[in-house]
Amino acid sequence: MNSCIKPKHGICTLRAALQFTNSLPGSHSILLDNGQYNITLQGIDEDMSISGDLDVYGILNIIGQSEKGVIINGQAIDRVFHILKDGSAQNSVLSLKNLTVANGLAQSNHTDAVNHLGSGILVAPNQELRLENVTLKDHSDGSSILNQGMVLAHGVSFINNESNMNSAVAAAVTNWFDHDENDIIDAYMELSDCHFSNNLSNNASAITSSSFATFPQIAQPVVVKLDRCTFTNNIGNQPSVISNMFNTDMYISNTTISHNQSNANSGPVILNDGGSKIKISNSSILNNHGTVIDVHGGFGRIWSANSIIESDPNQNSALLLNSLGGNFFWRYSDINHIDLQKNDITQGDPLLDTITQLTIRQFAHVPLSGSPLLDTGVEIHCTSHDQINRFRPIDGNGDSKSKCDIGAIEQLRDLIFASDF
Ligand SMILES: [Ca+2]
Ligand SMILES: [Ca+2]
Ligand SMILES: [Ca+2]
Repeated sequence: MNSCIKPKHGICTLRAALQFTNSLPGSHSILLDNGQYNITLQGIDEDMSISGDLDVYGILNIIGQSEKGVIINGQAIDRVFHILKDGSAQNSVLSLKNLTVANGLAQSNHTDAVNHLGSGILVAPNQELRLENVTLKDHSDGSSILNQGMVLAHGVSFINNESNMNSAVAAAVTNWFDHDENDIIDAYMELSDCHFSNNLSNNASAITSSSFATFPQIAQPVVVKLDRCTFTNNIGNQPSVISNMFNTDMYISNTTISHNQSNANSGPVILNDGGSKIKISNSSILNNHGTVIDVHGGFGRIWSANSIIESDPNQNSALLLNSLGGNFFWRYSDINHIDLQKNDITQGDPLLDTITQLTIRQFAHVPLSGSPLLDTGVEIHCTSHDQINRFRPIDGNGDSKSKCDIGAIEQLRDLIFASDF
């Protein structure tokens, strides 16, 4: 075994280990003890891991000792990781586990669309990124992840990332289809147990997903799946949290979107446009500044089931939404264009607690006893688990019948908090 496989105390750098694994066929792992791993060599637009960003070819696992203890720091010299196509027939796969990627700044002398983007990690078309217990934080300009391939993340936090660019780029995650017909994997993303807080952008703070296609649409839509996620204390522009543009399909389930701000007067929380579709299931979207959902010009479609959706009474709520039933439309008189379905509630107060941390990544508004959310969801659209991964449905009102609740959290009569955070 080469000693570079386990870099420690300056004996061998992470860059040297990565150059070594890049040179070998097959799958390899690099194990990192707790500590700071800094990018120190200047050199932008370089793709052999010799300078600037760490360029990854082939199948590589980087496994840290702990998510908080292992920091791979771009030091604002360049982006941190770049996943590129190998010379072999196989696509490259970078798996990161139990570590933090911080403080990247993508830079480029090129004028093409992506070289100056993806400050934390840039995933080229057909290539793959897997994350498990990973934090991406303090990245500037150009998104902490820019994905043109595939991202599969289970346990991921996006904290304090910033983008001031005047393009359709989110501070945390940007998902872009690039229109090369030869690509097999193109801008596909699944995030579960994810957390977005304190991200700041001129565009969406958390996620922008786009195919950049105008009508007629591309053959297969761009897909983003979000399950068990928290979006809180983010500040964006138009929209404040999520932008879903041009034939992008998005699925949002068991998710809380609360206390986010728009720095534009009328910025919505979620913008859906250009033939895109969003399905919202068992989620809670409330306490945000700005309109709840804006279907810009009516070209997109949004469906919602078993979810709490609050309108901001201080903003124009141009909400065009297709109910699948079981929703609590809070301040309904301020919302336009909903065809109400079975079990939709439009009156009263949902009786929710203030936002509370329930697990490492998940924050939610827990229903108080007597809440009209308890056991009033529509069974056919009930998800199989809630935001903190407990099975649904649970009997919430003590009548010995287990029925689905409205919102991200399935309430027990006495919620037992997850203990290990
Ligand atoms: Ca590079
Ligand atoms: Ca490089
Ligand atoms: Ca229930």
